[in-house]
Amino acid sequence: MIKTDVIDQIAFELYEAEKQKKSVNKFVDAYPEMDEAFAYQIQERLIEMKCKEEKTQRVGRKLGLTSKAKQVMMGVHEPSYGVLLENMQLFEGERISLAPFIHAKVEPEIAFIFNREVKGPHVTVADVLAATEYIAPALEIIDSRFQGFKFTLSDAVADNSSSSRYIIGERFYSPENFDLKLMGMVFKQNGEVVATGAGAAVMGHPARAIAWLANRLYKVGQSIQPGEVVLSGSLSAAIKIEAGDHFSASFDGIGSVEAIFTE
Ligand code: OOG
Ligand code: MG
Repeated sequence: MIKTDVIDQIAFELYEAEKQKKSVNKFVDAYPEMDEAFAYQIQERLIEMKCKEEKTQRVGRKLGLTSKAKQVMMGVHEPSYGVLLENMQLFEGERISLAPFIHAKVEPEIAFIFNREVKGPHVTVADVLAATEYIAPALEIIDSRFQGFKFTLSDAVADNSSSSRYIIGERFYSPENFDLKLMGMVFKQNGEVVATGAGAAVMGHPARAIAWLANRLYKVGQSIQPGEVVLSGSLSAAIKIEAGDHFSASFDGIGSVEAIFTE
């Protein structure tokens, strides 16, 4: 097969896996040529397909695998990124049905909302903070399209970094009054603490993950746009969601975000 056919084929299989709720085997075994750069081309194709078929649009980005906990959990050593679409956003207070998911997990994250472009190749933590209009607590629902949540970094990249849905808390704060690396976080499932962490869990500083993203996007001629939201990556390991679960992530000084799941 020629390269564009492989890109179309894998993007289509991932698209169908999500729609049919049927996980697939990781692709790197069948397509050894699928390196990271190739995987980002597949992701781009998948996003185009979703925008067209689901009549939605891009609203931001997500970082994945930015914390040691997540890298150890998934056996990789580098972060990844994905695209957030408008129809992935859910809102606090609504009961979230697990019906659309294959094997969803939830992660506590800090969301950044930008009012300026953030463009590589030399973006620093200070540049990211200067371009940030607001930060807010967030929960990301991830749902890998791969069997058993097992994949290589390239597989996950092709699969839009396992993204599925996200919820942003309803209060927004300017980042200037906070030291994000020291910002504490308590993650609870049904009232019990399942993880604790601090912003530094994400690459030493959540804004460093975003600087990495901007510098990485530069290589493909892209940047973070004004108005976009970026999820900076989970502060802890992801937790499997069961029907009836109630999750909350509370962050020092910026409040909390909650989600309730049903069958
Ligand atoms: C990849 C996505 C991880 C995060 O915040 O680390 C991610 C995965 O583990 O499935 O979203
Ligand atoms: Mg995440």
